Amino acid sequence: MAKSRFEYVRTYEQDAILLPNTYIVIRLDGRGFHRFSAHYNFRKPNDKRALCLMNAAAKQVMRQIPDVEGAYGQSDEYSFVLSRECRMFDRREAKLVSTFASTFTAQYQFLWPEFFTDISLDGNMLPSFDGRAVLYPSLREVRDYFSWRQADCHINNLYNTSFWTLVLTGGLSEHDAEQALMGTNSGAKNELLFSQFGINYNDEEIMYRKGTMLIRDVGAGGAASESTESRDVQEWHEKSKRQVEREEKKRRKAEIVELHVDIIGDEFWRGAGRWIS
Ligand code: DGT
Ligand code: MG
Ligand code: MG
Ligand code: MG
Ligand code: MG
Repeated sequence: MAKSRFEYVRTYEQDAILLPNTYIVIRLDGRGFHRFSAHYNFRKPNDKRALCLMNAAAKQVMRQIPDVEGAYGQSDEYSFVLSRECRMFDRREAKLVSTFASTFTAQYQFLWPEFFTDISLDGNMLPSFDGRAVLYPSLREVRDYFSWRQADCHINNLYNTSFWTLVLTGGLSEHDAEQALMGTNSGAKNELLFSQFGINYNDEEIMYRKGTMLIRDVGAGGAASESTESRDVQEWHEKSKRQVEREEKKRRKAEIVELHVDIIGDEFWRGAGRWIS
């Protein structure tokens, strides 16, 4: 087909290609959810409907994108880890990030009525999510990444639980609650909740305290047949298309399991998390 004289503008396009043989973590975060959550009267400090909607949208993303090995979500964010072998879009960053953000956003809007049965979305206040991709060279950093997000979940949730208990149960103004919590460490917050309100923080709903981990239950043999250590760089480049496709098929068929557990310690990574490889 003849090319138009405008074709040359294409040469201005630049693709950032994500490094081969590295884990890709794509984190999505709700845009302006401080306002969004206020607009739809999300319950404080946690709205179960909103968190379950996030989980449902993330599961759909995992169903549609088999390269995702696992995902972790809390508050208005979700992180997806892609296998090191991922060749989706030839690892073009813009394609990957924009596809994750738009797929997740579409699912979030589509599934909204299932969770917010009596509140419809308002065209002037629709949810949207930004996205970024981060590369990690080994499973160690991937683990530490997830630990970082879970620690963030814990710190924020302990603060928010204390803050809203002081306001909603204790009758303090938001300003006074903020003052009361200023400079307190986590021990002091636990103590405040227990001594003033009889709340044992550890009895609070586990999804609120730990966030949600989604993994594929690929069963015996697993998608990852060899340990990370045994796979050298050469192998990464030579892994046959058939082998990659076989593993993808396995992931596609696997059940997605939702867990609310500690992912900082070793136990998760020896058990369910071992399939993230
Ligand atoms: P951004 O991400 O820079 O566009 O701005 P925001 O406003 O989304 O800020 P971010 O992501 O740091 O904080 C998430 C906000 O979402 C935060 O204000 C609390 C709110 N949020 C998330 N989950 C819940 C919930 O379950 N209940 C309530 N009431 N608010 C929530
Ligand atoms: Mg933010
Ligand atoms: Mg946000
Ligand atoms: Mg956020
Ligand atoms: Mg096109």
